[in-house]
Amino acid sequence: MSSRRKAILKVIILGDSGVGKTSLMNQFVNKKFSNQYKATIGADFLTKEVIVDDRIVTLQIWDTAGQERFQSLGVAFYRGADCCVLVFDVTAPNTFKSLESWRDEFLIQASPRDPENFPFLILGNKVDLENRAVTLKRAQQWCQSKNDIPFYETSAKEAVNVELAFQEVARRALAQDTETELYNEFPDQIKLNANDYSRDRERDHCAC
Ligand code: G3D
Ligand code: MG
Repeated sequence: MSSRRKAILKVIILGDSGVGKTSLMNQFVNKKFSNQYKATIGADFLTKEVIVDDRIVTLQIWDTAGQERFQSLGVAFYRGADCCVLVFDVTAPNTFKSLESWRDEFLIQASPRDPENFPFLILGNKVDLENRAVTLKRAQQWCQSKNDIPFYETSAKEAVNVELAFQEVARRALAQDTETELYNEFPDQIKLNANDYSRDRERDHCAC
Protein backbone atom coordinates (compact mmCIF):
# COMPACT_ATOMS: atom_id res chain seq x y z
CA MET A 1 0.00 0.00 0.00
CA SER A 2 2.68 2.45 1.06
CA SER A 3 4.69 2.02 -2.16
CA ARG A 4 1.87 3.48 -4.28
CA ARG A 5 1.45 6.54 -2.12
CA LYS A 6 3.27 9.65 -3.29
CA ALA A 7 5.90 10.30 -0.70
CA ILE A 8 6.74 13.72 0.63
CA LEU A 9 9.87 13.43 2.67
CA LYS A 10 10.91 16.06 5.14
CA VAL A 11 14.60 16.81 5.26
CA ILE A 12 16.16 19.37 7.54
CA ILE A 13 19.56 20.98 7.19
CA LEU A 14 21.45 21.97 10.31
CA GLY A 15 24.88 23.30 11.13
CA ASP A 16 26.60 26.47 12.23
CA SER A 17 25.86 29.71 10.49
CA GLY A 18 28.01 30.29 7.39
CA VAL A 19 28.87 26.66 6.61
CA GLY A 20 26.87 26.80 3.37
CA LYS A 21 23.51 25.21 4.20
CA THR A 22 21.48 27.65 2.13
CA SER A 23 24.01 27.51 -0.71
CA LEU A 24 23.88 23.70 -0.79
CA MET A 25 20.11 23.74 -0.95
CA ASN A 26 20.13 26.42 -3.63
CA GLN A 27 22.65 24.43 -5.66
CA PHE A 28 20.59 21.27 -5.35
CA VAL A 29 17.15 22.80 -5.99
CA ASN A 30 17.95 25.64 -8.38
CA LYS A 31 21.36 24.58 -9.75
CA LYS A 32 22.74 27.96 -8.79
CA PHE A 33 25.47 29.29 -6.60
CA SER A 34 25.11 32.97 -6.13
CA ASN A 35 26.67 35.29 -3.63
CA GLN A 36 23.63 37.49 -3.92
CA TYR A 37 21.37 34.65 -2.85
CA LYS A 38 19.98 35.70 0.49
CA ALA A 39 20.34 33.53 3.55
CA THR A 40 16.68 34.07 4.25
CA ILE A 41 14.62 32.20 1.73
CA GLY A 42 11.34 33.65 2.95
CA ALA A 43 9.72 30.23 3.10
CA ASP A 44 9.87 27.38 5.54
CA PHE A 45 11.06 24.93 2.92
CA LEU A 46 11.81 24.28 -0.77
CA THR A 47 10.72 21.17 -2.60
CA LYS A 48 12.30 19.10 -5.31
CA GLU A 49 11.25 15.85 -6.92
CA VAL A 50 13.80 13.07 -7.16
CA ILE A 51 13.68 9.51 -8.38
CA VAL A 52 14.63 6.79 -5.94
CA ASP A 53 14.51 3.18 -7.14
CA ASP A 54 12.12 4.07 -10.01
CA ARG A 55 9.86 5.96 -7.67
CA ILE A 56 9.19 9.70 -7.67
CA VAL A 57 9.47 11.24 -4.25
CA THR A 58 9.27 14.87 -3.22
CA LEU A 59 11.95 16.16 -0.94
CA GLN A 60 10.74 18.96 1.27
CA ILE A 61 13.95 20.61 2.39
CA TRP A 62 13.81 22.82 5.45
CA ASP A 63 16.53 25.40 5.81
CA THR A 64 17.03 27.82 8.64
CA ALA A 65 16.62 31.53 8.05
CA GLY A 66 19.57 32.46 10.21
CA GLN A 67 17.99 31.51 13.53
CA GLU A 68 20.55 28.72 14.00
CA ARG A 69 22.80 31.38 15.51
CA PHE A 70 20.43 31.65 18.44
CA GLN A 71 19.55 27.96 18.61
CA SER A 72 15.94 29.07 18.40
CA LEU A 73 14.48 26.83 15.74
CA GLY A 74 10.87 26.13 16.60
CA VAL A 75 9.37 22.72 17.15
CA ALA A 76 7.67 22.87 13.73
CA PHE A 77 11.09 22.93 12.12
CA TYR A 78 12.08 19.58 13.57
CA ARG A 79 8.71 17.84 13.71
CA GLY A 80 8.26 14.82 11.44
CA ALA A 81 11.73 14.95 9.86
CA ASP A 82 12.62 11.88 7.79
CA CYS A 83 16.30 12.72 7.46
CA CYS A 84 18.66 15.27 9.00
CA VAL A 85 21.61 16.70 7.09
CA LEU A 86 24.39 18.10 9.28
CA VAL A 87 26.79 20.46 7.55
CA PHE A 88 30.20 21.77 8.53
CA ASP A 89 32.81 23.85 6.73
CA VAL A 90 36.05 21.93 6.05
CA THR A 91 38.02 25.15 6.52
CA ALA A 92 36.50 25.91 9.96
CA PRO A 93 37.24 23.27 12.64
CA ASN A 94 34.79 24.80 15.11
CA THR A 95 31.92 24.04 12.76
CA PHE A 96 33.06 20.40 12.73
CA LYS A 97 33.16 20.33 16.53
CA SER A 98 29.59 21.66 16.60
CA LEU A 99 28.26 18.62 14.76
CA GLU A 100 27.87 16.68 17.97
CA SER A 101 25.68 19.32 19.59
CA TRP A 102 23.59 19.78 16.43
CA ARG A 103 23.01 16.06 16.37
CA ASP A 104 22.05 16.02 20.06
CA GLU A 105 19.80 19.03 19.60
CA PHE A 106 18.04 17.34 16.70
CA LEU A 107 17.46 14.17 18.69
CA ILE A 108 16.06 16.12 21.64
CA GLN A 109 13.80 18.37 19.59
CA ALA A 110 12.57 15.91 16.99
CA SER A 111 12.57 12.95 19.41
CA PRO A 112 12.41 10.30 16.69
CA ARG A 113 11.00 6.91 17.59
CA ASP A 114 14.30 5.12 17.10
CA PRO A 115 17.08 7.67 17.74
CA GLU A 116 19.92 5.15 17.35
CA ASN A 117 18.90 4.41 13.78
CA PHE A 118 17.59 7.79 12.68
CA PRO A 119 19.11 8.70 9.28
CA PHE A 120 21.62 11.52 9.42
CA LEU A 121 24.02 12.58 6.71
CA ILE A 122 27.14 14.66 7.20
CA LEU A 123 28.38 17.11 4.59
CA GLY A 124 31.85 18.67 4.80
CA ASN A 125 31.32 21.69 2.58
CA LYS A 126 33.63 24.17 0.76
CA VAL A 127 36.16 21.59 -0.46
CA ASP A 128 36.92 23.96 -3.33
CA LEU A 129 38.88 26.16 -0.91
CA GLU A 130 42.61 25.73 -0.37
CA ASN A 131 42.71 26.25 3.38
CA ARG A 132 41.17 22.99 4.50
CA ALA A 133 41.50 22.40 8.25
CA VAL A 134 39.46 19.23 8.85
CA THR A 135 40.93 16.15 7.20
CA LEU A 136 38.85 13.58 5.39
CA LYS A 137 40.11 10.95 7.82
CA ARG A 138 39.11 12.87 10.93
CA ALA A 139 35.61 13.47 9.62
CA GLN A 140 35.23 9.85 8.49
CA GLN A 141 36.33 8.58 11.91
CA TRP A 142 33.77 10.72 13.68
CA CYS A 143 31.00 9.59 11.31
CA GLN A 144 31.95 5.94 11.85
CA SER A 145 31.85 6.40 15.61
CA LYS A 146 28.27 7.69 15.32
CA ASN A 147 26.73 4.54 13.98
CA ASP A 148 28.29 4.91 10.52
CA ILE A 149 26.67 8.10 9.34
CA PRO A 150 27.30 8.55 5.60
CA PHE A 151 29.73 11.36 4.88
CA TYR A 152 30.25 13.45 1.74
CA GLU A 153 32.65 16.23 0.99
CA THR A 154 30.87 18.86 -1.04
CA SER A 155 31.22 22.21 -2.70
CA ALA A 156 28.04 24.17 -3.18
CA LYS A 157 30.09 26.62 -5.20
CA GLU A 158 31.41 24.12 -7.73
CA ALA A 159 28.53 21.64 -7.47
CA VAL A 160 30.76 18.86 -6.16
CA ASN A 161 28.85 15.86 -4.76
CA VAL A 162 25.73 17.93 -4.11
CA GLU A 163 23.46 15.87 -6.36
CA LEU A 164 24.98 12.63 -5.09
CA ALA A 165 24.56 13.62 -1.44
CA PHE A 166 20.92 14.60 -1.81
CA GLN A 167 20.22 11.39 -3.71
CA GLU A 168 21.50 9.55 -0.64
CA VAL A 169 19.39 11.83 1.56
CA ALA A 170 16.32 10.84 -0.47
CA ARG A 171 17.10 7.14 -0.23
CA ARG A 172 17.60 7.27 3.50
CA ALA A 173 14.58 9.50 4.08
CA LEU A 174 12.41 7.14 2.05
CA ALA A 175 13.61 4.14 4.02
CA GLN A 176 12.89 5.97 7.27
CA ASP A 177 9.45 7.11 6.07
CA THR A 178 8.47 3.59 5.02
CA GLU A 179 9.56 2.20 8.35
CA THR A 180 7.60 4.81 10.32
CA GLU A 181 4.57 4.17 8.14
CA LEU A 182 4.74 0.45 8.73
CA TYR A 183 5.00 1.02 12.44
CA ASN A 184 2.02 3.38 12.44
CA GLU A 185 -0.11 1.22 10.18
CA PHE A 186 0.22 -2.06 11.98
CA PRO A 187 0.41 -1.48 15.72
CA ASP A 188 -2.81 -3.44 16.34
CA GLN A 189 -1.63 -6.43 14.38
CA ILE A 190 1.57 -6.44 16.39
CA LYS A 191 -0.42 -6.34 19.61
CA LEU A 192 -2.75 -9.08 18.33
CA ASN A 193 0.18 -11.32 17.55
CA ALA A 194 1.48 -10.89 21.06
CA ASN A 195 -1.94 -11.77 22.48
CA ASP A 196 -2.30 -14.71 20.15
CA TYR A 197 0.95 -15.99 21.45
CA SER A 198 -0.12 -15.74 25.08
CA ARG A 199 -3.55 -17.18 24.24
CA ASP A 200 -1.89 -20.10 22.51
CA ARG A 201 0.25 -20.65 25.55
CA GLU A 202 -2.82 -20.57 27.80
CA ARG A 203 -4.56 -23.03 25.53
CA ASP A 204 -1.52 -25.30 25.64
CA HIS A 205 -1.61 -25.18 29.40
CA CYS A 206 -5.38 -25.86 29.52
CA ALA A 207 -4.95 -28.89 27.29
CA CYS A 208 -2.67 -30.50 29.87
P1 G3D B 1 24.53 29.14 5.84
O1 G3D B 1 23.21 29.04 5.15
O2 G3D B 1 24.97 27.84 6.43
O3 G3D B 1 24.58 30.23 6.85
P2 G3D B 1 25.44 30.21 3.34
O4 G3D B 1 25.62 29.47 4.74
O5 G3D B 1 24.89 29.29 2.32
O6 G3D B 1 24.72 31.50 3.56
O7 G3D B 1 26.96 30.48 2.93
C1 G3D B 1 27.83 31.24 3.75
C2 G3D B 1 28.98 31.78 2.91
O8 G3D B 1 29.76 30.68 2.43
C3 G3D B 1 28.53 32.56 1.67
O9 G3D B 1 29.52 33.51 1.39
C4 G3D B 1 28.58 31.51 0.58
O10 G3D B 1 28.76 32.07 -0.69
C5 G3D B 1 29.81 30.71 1.01
N1 G3D B 1 29.79 29.32 0.53
C6 G3D B 1 28.79 28.43 0.66
N2 G3D B 1 29.13 27.25 0.13
C7 G3D B 1 30.38 27.39 -0.37
C8 G3D B 1 31.28 26.52 -1.06
O11 G3D B 1 31.01 25.34 -1.34
N3 G3D B 1 32.49 27.05 -1.41
C9 G3D B 1 32.84 28.33 -1.11
N4 G3D B 1 34.06 28.73 -1.51
N5 G3D B 1 32.03 29.18 -0.48
C10 G3D B 1 30.80 28.72 -0.10
P3 G3D B 1 29.33 35.06 1.72
O12 G3D B 1 30.59 35.68 1.22
O13 G3D B 1 28.11 35.49 0.97
O14 G3D B 1 29.17 35.15 3.20
MG1 MG C 1 21.40 30.04 5.56
